[in-house]
This record gives sequence, C-alpha cells and structure tokens, in this order.
Amino acid sequence: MTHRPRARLFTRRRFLAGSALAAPTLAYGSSVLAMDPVPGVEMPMVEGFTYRVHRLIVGDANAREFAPSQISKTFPVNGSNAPTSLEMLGHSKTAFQSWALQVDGLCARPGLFTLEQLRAMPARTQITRHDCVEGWSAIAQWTGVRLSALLERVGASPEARFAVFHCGDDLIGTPYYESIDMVDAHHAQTILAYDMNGAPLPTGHGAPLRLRVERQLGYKHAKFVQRVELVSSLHGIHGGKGGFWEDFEGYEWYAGI
Ligand SMILES: Nc1nc2c(c(=O)[nH]1)N[C@H]1C(S)=C(S)[C@@H](COP(=O)(O)O)O[C@H]1N2
Ligand SMILES: [Mo]
Repeated sequence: MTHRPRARLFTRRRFLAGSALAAPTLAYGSSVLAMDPVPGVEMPMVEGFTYRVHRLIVGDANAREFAPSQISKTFPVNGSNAPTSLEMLGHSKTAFQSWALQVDGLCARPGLFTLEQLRAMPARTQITRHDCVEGWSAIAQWTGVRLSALLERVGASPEARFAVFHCGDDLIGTPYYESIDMVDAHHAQTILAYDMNGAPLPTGHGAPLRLRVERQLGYKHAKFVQRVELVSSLHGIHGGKGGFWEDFEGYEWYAGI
C-alpha cells in the first residue's frame, strides 16, 4: 500500500484550528488547550490539538449523511480483501451462520453474539462518505448494530476507556486491529455494520462485520471484526499505539476528519 501526503486534511484541520483560535472568548480557546489529551495515548502536538478541537467544537455532532442517489456506483476494496484466519475463512463458506462475535474485557457480561443476535439488536442505517488517507472517497449505505447498544448489553465497566477491534485478517503477518475511545464508541453513527447498500456485507468490504466510525479516516474502520475487547489502556495491545497502521507506520491514532 502506498500512502500519499494528506494535504487536504491538514488544510481542513487548519481551518478547524483557525476557527478555534478565532472563537470570541479567549477563555474558550485556553480551555481547549488545557484539556487532557487521551490518557495512555501519546499524541504529537497536531494530533492532540485536532482531538481537543474536535471534542470541544464538533462535540457529538454527526458526520454528514447523503441521499440514496449519491451512493457511489463503485466503492473500492482497500487493504485486505479477505480474512486470513482459517476460522473466519471456514465460516465465510457457510454464510457465517455459526460464526459469533466475541465481546470481552472490562465488562460485566462478556459473551458471544451470532449475526442473528446482532441483527436483532438496536440498529442504525446511514449513508456516509468513507475517506481513505490515500486520497479517495466513496459513499455507501451502511446498516449495523449500534456499538453503544452492544456495550450496554455486555455491561461495559466505567474503567473501560477504549474499544479494541480485533480482525480476522493480517497484513505482513500481524493481525489488523484498531481502537477508538468511549466518545466515539457511544456516538450515534458508530456501528458494527453487517449490511452495505442493503445487502449483506461483501467479503472485500469486511464480512461478516465491520466498524463504521464515521468521523474518522478509513483505516479506523476495521473490517472482518471478530472480537471487541474493552480495555483501560492501549499499552498491552500489540505495539501499544492502538492500531495496525499506528504501530507500523506511525499513523495518528485519532484520525478525525
Ligand atoms: N481488517 C482490516 N480492516 C481495514 C483494512 C484492512 O486492511 N484490514 N484497511 C483499512 C483501510 S486503509 C480502509 S481505506 C478501509 C477500506 O474499506 P473498504 O475495503 O470497504 O473500502 O478499511 C480499513 N479497515
Ligand atoms: Mo485507507
């Protein structure tokens, strides 16, 4: 995979940062700077600033949603195009009928959830734009279980600060994984999607289940999710930076757009 510079995103970030500084009250600006960055995540200054600005200015606002007529005719498959775990490959041959998502870590009721069970839980459908760091975007409709509903079902503990998504594929011999904080985990548009454009998620796009975390860049949207682990710190997870590309390429953990 080649990755191009992110000129457009930095421009957008400068705009956001600029509007923060231009805010009428200086007190507001300084409260942005005084906010704690995410404990346990080392953030370079620009990333930390983006995170703070997003949390304070964007708040829990939704990412833009689009009309059905705006759905892209083609949506690229990027990164892995299939799982590599033998278990998941086996399940893909039987339409994932006996497959189950594992949810564990810091919660009162860890458990396994079949696709049927996930489909019976509170769902959301949204038409959103996926922005890849490599410079392409595409619009699709996604339907999935609200991550907040799943966290409620397992009784996530107050100590849980991050949701880690372990995937059934690997790149360069390491499983893909990603993580988000509880603000994004509880966001209305954060779903584990099982349908894309009204049909079961195609293999290349992450069947049976992929994360949609609409206010962040494409690499945060973990495909082939087989386990959600609730943790208080990212230190014990693989390289400790909270995601595959974060560990291997130094990508930002907070990829807000
Ligand atoms: N498990 C897994 N998830 C992944 C990737 C991957 O290689 N493996 N690639 C990421 C990247 S960089 C992007 S842009 C999107 C691509 O999703 P798509 O194939 O549905 O376009 O998935 C993200 N999630
Ligand atoms: Mo991407």
